[in-house]
Amino acid sequence: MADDKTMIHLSLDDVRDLAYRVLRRHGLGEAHVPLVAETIVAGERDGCAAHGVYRLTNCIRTLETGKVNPHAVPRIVPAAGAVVRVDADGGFAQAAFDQGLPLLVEKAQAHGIAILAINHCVHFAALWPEIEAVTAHGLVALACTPSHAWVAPAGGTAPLFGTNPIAFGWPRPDRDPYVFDFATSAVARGEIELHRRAGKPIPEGWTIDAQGNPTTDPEAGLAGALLTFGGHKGSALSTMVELLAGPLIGDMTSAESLAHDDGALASPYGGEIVIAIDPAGILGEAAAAHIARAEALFEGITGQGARLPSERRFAARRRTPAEGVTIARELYEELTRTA
Ligand code: NDP
Ligand code: PYC
Repeated sequence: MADDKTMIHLSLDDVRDLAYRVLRRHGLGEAHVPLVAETIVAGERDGCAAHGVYRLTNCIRTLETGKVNPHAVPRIVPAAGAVVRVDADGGFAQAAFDQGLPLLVEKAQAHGIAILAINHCVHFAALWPEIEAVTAHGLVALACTPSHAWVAPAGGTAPLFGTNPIAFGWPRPDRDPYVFDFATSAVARGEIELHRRAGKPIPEGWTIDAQGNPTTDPEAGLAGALLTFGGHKGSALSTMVELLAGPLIGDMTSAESLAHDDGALASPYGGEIVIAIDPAGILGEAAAAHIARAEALFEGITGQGARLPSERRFAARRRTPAEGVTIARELYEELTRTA
């Protein structure tokens, strides 16, 4: 893979080195650096450019504006039954998730289902790393988090919802898990930002401008509002994300997160909910046989030429350790100047 004027080729170790240097240079505490950096590396490794190296620009902005606690010490808050609560102490979500995961798994195995509620965190990342951390324990996983109010409800024109991702994972014996992870907006805002940086128009149906008119100009779309995917259906799912990972766990909606941001243009602040389900808690010894039956469903999808979500990502994961990745030269130079 050759460099050209607009793109530069990097190994995953180059990406890792860049992420560590940038995060340290901007004051992120040592307890957080590896966790945040590995999220960035994983994004590039899996071919998710909107949540790879590009996200370092958001991390920098969030650190510089004081909208994240760089030395946060997440702590588990006492909670009864199948609930795990972690106060992220205003830090990036990765350390809080790490802190809560073992107890989430333990409680899911004890009760059949458990909920991890993370509060007071900055979440800038994709959700699939967290989903895969849960499915690795043989558990079914569901996660969501609000973001900033950037998305208009279907039928409206004013930003209210976040891009509000929903991610789901299903463990598969001896295979990559079944995972989907997508924004409830037509697309993640990061994709639009990448189009803006590259000077490329965006497809129709992603955004409206500040006057409520459809636009393919990323700048105008970012200044206006993103649209939900699937019209009223994405709108309702986005509302669900606001409720589950906002008021239900005592944390912010996307509108509240944007108000908290107060023009800083930092990453979203608030809560995340992760639900883990143990099939054995429902089915006992019969669980393995029923989990195996799910394979027929997946074969029914792939057997007709369709692909499973995450297949592209897992294929990239197998390729990039040897092949490396390419990122925009301008982005690379911007980041190395600050590292
Ligand atoms: P997409 O619209 O690309 O949807 C992504 C999901 O759909 C992936 O699971 C992807 O699998 C799958 N997929 C895509 N095309 C197909 C296809 N043809 N057949 C089957 N499955 C397909 O991504 P979004 O822009 O909606 O979201 C991207 C990321 O942004 C997510 O990881 C999300 O968590 C993140 N995000 C995070 C936010 C936050 O606040 N932390 C806010 C909003 C988004 P594959 O990867 O293999 O292509
Ligand atoms: O791309 O919409 C997005 C996003 C928001 C927070 C993290 N990613």
